[in-house]
Amino acid sequence: MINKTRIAPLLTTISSLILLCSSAVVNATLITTVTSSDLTVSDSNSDGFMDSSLSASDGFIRVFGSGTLQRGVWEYDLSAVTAGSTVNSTSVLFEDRGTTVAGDMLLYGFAGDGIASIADGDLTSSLIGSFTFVLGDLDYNIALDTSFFQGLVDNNASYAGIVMVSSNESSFGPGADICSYDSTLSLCAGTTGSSLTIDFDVASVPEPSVLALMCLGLAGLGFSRKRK
Ligand SMILES: [Ca+2]
Ligand SMILES: [Ca+2]
Repeated sequence: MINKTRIAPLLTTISSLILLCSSAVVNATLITTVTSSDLTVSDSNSDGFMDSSLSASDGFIRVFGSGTLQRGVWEYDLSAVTAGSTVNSTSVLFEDRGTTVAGDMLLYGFAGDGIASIADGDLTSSLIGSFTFVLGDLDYNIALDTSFFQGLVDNNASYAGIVMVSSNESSFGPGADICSYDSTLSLCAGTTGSSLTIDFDVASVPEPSVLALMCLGLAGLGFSRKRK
């Protein structure tokens, strides 16, 4: 006769082992990466395409509505997020440290190449976030679209780019002077600048030798029970 009180815990143990053998171990990871490249771009002939810029990678971005200077472009290194990872949430932090015209702003994402360029300023097909500038020098921490970053990870993108655009580019609309990272400019010197934070799960397979031993043990256990 089979002793039911003894077999129940054994079945639970076997079920757990089967689950362990068939699933990968997940490690939760949080990374914060700082700006690797930045640029302020503008549309000098008002044809709707960015075609001129201020200095590249100087730690400073100027974003406003219609005027000589318009959009901010910057990129982050994504290499710490390994392929196959699951992105749980993403947010960007930046510092407004200058002239501010209050109002709504839009953030667009693109797959970067490590260098912020004039052409990047036209990459506004993927809206990944929005926020409102208020008067004053403030820090902003904005939640970004998780699925966009999941797409970058799935495509093994090395960099993530962001374009900040005023919600009203046809008149002197909202915007601000932003520190993208600590720079030699007096405006941004000593600031923490901007960073991208990604919360993600790394799917990693257990050590093959450990997995093999556990599954062999499980098979042995099933075999010995069958023979009794
Ligand atoms: Ca143009
Ligand atoms: Ca680029």
